[in-house]
Amino acid sequence: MATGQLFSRTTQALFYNYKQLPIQRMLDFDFLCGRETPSVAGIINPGAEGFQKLFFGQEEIAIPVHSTIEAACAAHPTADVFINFASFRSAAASSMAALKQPTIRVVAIIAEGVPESDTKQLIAYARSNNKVVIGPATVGGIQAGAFKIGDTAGTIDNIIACKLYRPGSVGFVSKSGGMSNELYNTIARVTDGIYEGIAIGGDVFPGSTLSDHVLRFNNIPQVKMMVVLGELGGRDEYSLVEALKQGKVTKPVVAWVSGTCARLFKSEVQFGHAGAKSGGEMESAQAKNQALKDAGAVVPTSYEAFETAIKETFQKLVEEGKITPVKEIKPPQIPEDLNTAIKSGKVRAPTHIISTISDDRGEEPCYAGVPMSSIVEQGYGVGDVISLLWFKRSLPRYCTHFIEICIMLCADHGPCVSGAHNTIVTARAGKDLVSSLVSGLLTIGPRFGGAIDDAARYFKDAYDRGLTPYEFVESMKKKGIRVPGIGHRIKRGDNRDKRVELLQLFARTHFPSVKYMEYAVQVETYTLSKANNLVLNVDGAIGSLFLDLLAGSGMFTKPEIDEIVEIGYLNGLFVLARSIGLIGHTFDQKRLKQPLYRHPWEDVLYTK
Ligand code: Q5B
Repeated sequence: MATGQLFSRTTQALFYNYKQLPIQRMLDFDFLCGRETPSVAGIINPGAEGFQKLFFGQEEIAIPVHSTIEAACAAHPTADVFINFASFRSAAASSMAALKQPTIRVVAIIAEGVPESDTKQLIAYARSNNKVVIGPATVGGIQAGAFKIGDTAGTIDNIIACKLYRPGSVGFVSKSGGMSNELYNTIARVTDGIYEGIAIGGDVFPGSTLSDHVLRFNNIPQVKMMVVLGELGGRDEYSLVEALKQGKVTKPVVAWVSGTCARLFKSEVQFGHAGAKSGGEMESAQAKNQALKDAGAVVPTSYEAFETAIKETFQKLVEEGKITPVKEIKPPQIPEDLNTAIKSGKVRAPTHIISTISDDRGEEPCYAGVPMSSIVEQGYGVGDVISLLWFKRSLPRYCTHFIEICIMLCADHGPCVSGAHNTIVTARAGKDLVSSLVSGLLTIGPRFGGAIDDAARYFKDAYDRGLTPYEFVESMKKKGIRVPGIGHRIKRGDNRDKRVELLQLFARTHFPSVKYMEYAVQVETYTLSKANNLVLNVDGAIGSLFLDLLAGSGMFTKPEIDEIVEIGYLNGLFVLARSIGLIGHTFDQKRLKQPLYRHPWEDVLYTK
């Protein structure tokens, strides 16, 4: 690998698999470093295309999403780093596809558990094509003040504490990603900070090795000393030993191989990483520390002494005039995410929606405070659920039973009524269930099914004002308004609507008072004296009876009744009920495979 810089302040990456948090952390790091362009040029989300909104400082930006690696590389030819957040199952294939793209130079593989045979192929391909693989099983790496891979260095607070927003003089390479965070902190405390830090990953076969990066750091003029954190298992550290012995590393190296405690165990020990197991003597931490020391690295006597060794090496370089510690700068403040700020109690934000009927935030959803389990266990019916969600209270059983009867009786009235006709025509035009249903529902209005609210309004007003049926009907006639709830296309005085009779029978048996219904019946007696079709229809029956329910149940105050009538809840009963029938008509037409409907010419009067 050798040569020098992997990243710069203009490096851009393609991010494979949409992971909001690590991408946002990269962009926050960019902002902290004062980068002008976001370090993520594009996202590859197999099968999806479009944009993802993310923050770049205070601004929202839209990052393009591509469905394939090839498309992303073609769209962003200057993005030369591929950050692979694929699972261990697909990481190898996607990494190989990325390596094969001429525009990609560095591939970082985050997944742990990539098959070793696959990793070996990636390494072989990368080496022969002069490309760099970081990982698998890595958190990534960082060039301070310039570019960061994914979650490297953790939170913004940690990045600021470790001064990673500006370059220092230390090149750092570690096997462990977790320990690299620890060392970023240590190095920031005792030196002028990190120039570049890489976690090569804990697998047996890392895509690039400790020595690969040390040799590379050796070629970067800004890097004045190197810190290496190895671990027991494998022989990677020996290639660094060789490089040191051969004089290929000319800058001071402070190194420690962790895992010296493995000797305390009687049998072979496997630590957190796949590669971190005590094998033969050569692979022990002690042997590798000794070999590094013999080759000229500064190796402390324990991990605790690592910090002092780094500090002394750095101070020596300062005294020798080889390092002029960088000047401190104050990084900009990253705007805090609203959710985080709210959680910590720092800010408050007004809500945009107010809701009082249901709540799904707890262990189980509640309707008007009644948990789902009670609804099921206590045998609630649809009428009870409607009373909770529409009226925000549990109504007596006779009321909820009445609601259920209304729904059952209004569920359908054959295929010839306006709503069903529209639904049938729509279904036969090949439209889906929702379109067919909605096309039927849209016919519900003042003439068809949607006269319940107006019936309630007018009957209530007339009754409460003490108008006789004659005065009421004639005053409506004067105003040119048809009495809502009166009249039907097929029902007549001698062919009454059975639904109306059933509702009246139920109410007379169960309601404490039916004064509004009796008033409607008197109105009907008068209108029938004018014309045989002016019967009390199903809308008028429900409208008047609901007034009796509201007034007689004792569950509503007068202002509440006025509000219900004024807002107009009752057409909802017809809409809800008739949806059942309209859905049935849709299925019926589809089941019967009915063709496109065309109205016959003979049934149209063509005239000028
Ligand atoms: N006349 C329902 O009319 C209908 C009058 C009236 C005074 C009235 C009509 C009306 C009020 C709205 C209403 C709900 C349009 C109906 C429903 C659900 C359904 C449907 C289904 C189901 C029917 C003839 C003469 C004219 C009119 C006069 C009519 N209604 N006068 N007050 N209310 N009602 N809608 O038969 O002198 O000749 O000019 O608007 O309550 O939708 O099964 O189909 O379950 O699906 O077309 O039951 O009554 O009568 O318009 O030819 O009028 O009677 O002024 O007098 P028709 P028209 P004139 S339930």
